[in-house]
Amino acid sequence: MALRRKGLDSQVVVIGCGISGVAAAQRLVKHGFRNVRVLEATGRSGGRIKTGSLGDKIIEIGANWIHGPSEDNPVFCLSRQYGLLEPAALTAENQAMDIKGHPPWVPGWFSSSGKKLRAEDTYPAVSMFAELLDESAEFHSRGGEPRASVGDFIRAEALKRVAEEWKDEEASTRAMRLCVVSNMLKVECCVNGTHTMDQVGLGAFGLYRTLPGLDCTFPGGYEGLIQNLMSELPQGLVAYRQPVSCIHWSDTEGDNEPVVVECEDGQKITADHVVVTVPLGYLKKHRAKLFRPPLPLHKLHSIQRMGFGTNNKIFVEFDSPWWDMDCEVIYLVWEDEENLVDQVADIKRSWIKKLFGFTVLKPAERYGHVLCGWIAGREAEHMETLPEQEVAQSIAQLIRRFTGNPTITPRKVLRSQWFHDPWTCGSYTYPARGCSAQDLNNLMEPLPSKGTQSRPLQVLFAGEATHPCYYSTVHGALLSGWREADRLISHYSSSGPAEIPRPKL
Ligand code: 6YU
Repeated sequence: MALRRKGLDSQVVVIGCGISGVAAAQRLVKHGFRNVRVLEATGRSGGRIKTGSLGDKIIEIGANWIHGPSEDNPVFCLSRQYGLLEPAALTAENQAMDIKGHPPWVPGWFSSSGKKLRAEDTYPAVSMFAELLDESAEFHSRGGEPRASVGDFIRAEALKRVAEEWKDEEASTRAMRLCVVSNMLKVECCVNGTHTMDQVGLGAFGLYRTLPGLDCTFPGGYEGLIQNLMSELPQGLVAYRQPVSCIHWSDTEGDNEPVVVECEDGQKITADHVVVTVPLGYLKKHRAKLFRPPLPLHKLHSIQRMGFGTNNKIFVEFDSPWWDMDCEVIYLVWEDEENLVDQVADIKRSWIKKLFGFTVLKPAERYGHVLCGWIAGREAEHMETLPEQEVAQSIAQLIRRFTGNPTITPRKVLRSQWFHDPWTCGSYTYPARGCSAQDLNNLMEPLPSKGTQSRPLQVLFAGEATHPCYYSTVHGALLSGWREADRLISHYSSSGPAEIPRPKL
């Protein structure tokens, strides 16, 4: 592709050094752009890809899995290229498995009276819930939504089907299955990163696309992907601890002034193009002061309309396992939740009821006996404010109650705090009630908007929230960074001598 010299000399500032910012910078540098800088608020690269440790064990504080590790997933392809994955994840069988976002994990079921539930007893509720989720995703292509939210739809349909299909069951069996549906709703709150499924738009739910492949993890940590990508960038390209406070662009016709990026320390950096990759949570909170002039109204409204919620993890280590050796996920079913609830009435007192259960970190030879608890929504945000010791106590009480074993004591506990992270303000994006594909288009639209006569492509937008169907994921974020780099590359490609080779992927 031929690029005009000015293109390669143009000053590009990328704001944020998460995977989308790294991907944008890497693509531009590979194409020969000479003046690319990344400004990152924190002291590290990776953003919501954040590998930490619990004692001597590697844990993921942020992104966990490659969702859909197969040939169309660039995160999978790059990780394979860098040698970051285990052989099992690379097999053709693994790549071909179409799990539609729901890994077939071996479950262990526990109830709040300390009983173990049999998988065959919970199965009717689990399969009905899976059907309802699939149906929820269909309204997008069918058009029209009978209810405003996924939560409303699932609740209404579940009650109808329970009355018809389980009418001959004993009342206690029916009640227990309804409690299982409440648990499944809480699982979905974590998957979607929302407070309640009542906030997830029914018509837009099906915008999200899954890729084939059984989700896999990184034995050496997800941050290995960032380190490998960073090693392809020139030293010193990223300025760390450099939060940006305001982007001064222009919507005035004929104005050819550069964009000015103002940093919190008062530094002003001029640029021909700025690629903004800050999370939607940050944009929602700071949208008014981050842009001068303010963003166009349609963009502002879409930032407000789209959902961005919290999903947190609580890692818990034990001396010995209290779950079955083959168990991969533990579900905790509250026996007083027949009324299909996914939110807690008294958050301060009962926030722990929102934790749907735990995934088991495997293999045990690597992780020992570590579980990862999952909690979404305002309950998760409240959990972040508590001392870690208090969180540990609540977890111990919970497990003792559900197992009926009063001696179980966690050895170590560590939780994530994504809502109070000032540069993220939550976990990831979901399509809220009333959202449509147009909102995602508006989020990714560069400034100035189409049809405006001022200098084009002053400010571009990448980041997971800007991907039309892979929002909320690492591959969505990566692809959005490449997309905006390509936008600049093709902007300058109309004439000129330089022949720039396209990088692989
Ligand atoms: C995935 C997974 N995963 C768990 C948890 C979380 C997320 N995701 P970044 O935030 O990375 O970078 C922005 C940078 O900008 C950052 O460094 C800031 O410091 C900086 N910044 C901010 N303000 C600034 C300023 N003013 N100046 C300068 N710099 C500034 N994704 O693929 N697999 O298992 C999970 C999970 C707890 C928190 C995840 C997962 C989401 C990804 O982590 C996330 O999308 C990307 O890392 C974002 O990269 P980025 O570059 O855009 O931003 C309908 C329907 C269903 C849809 N949902 C399906 C489920 C999929 C989600 N699954 C998630 C599950 C887990 C467990």
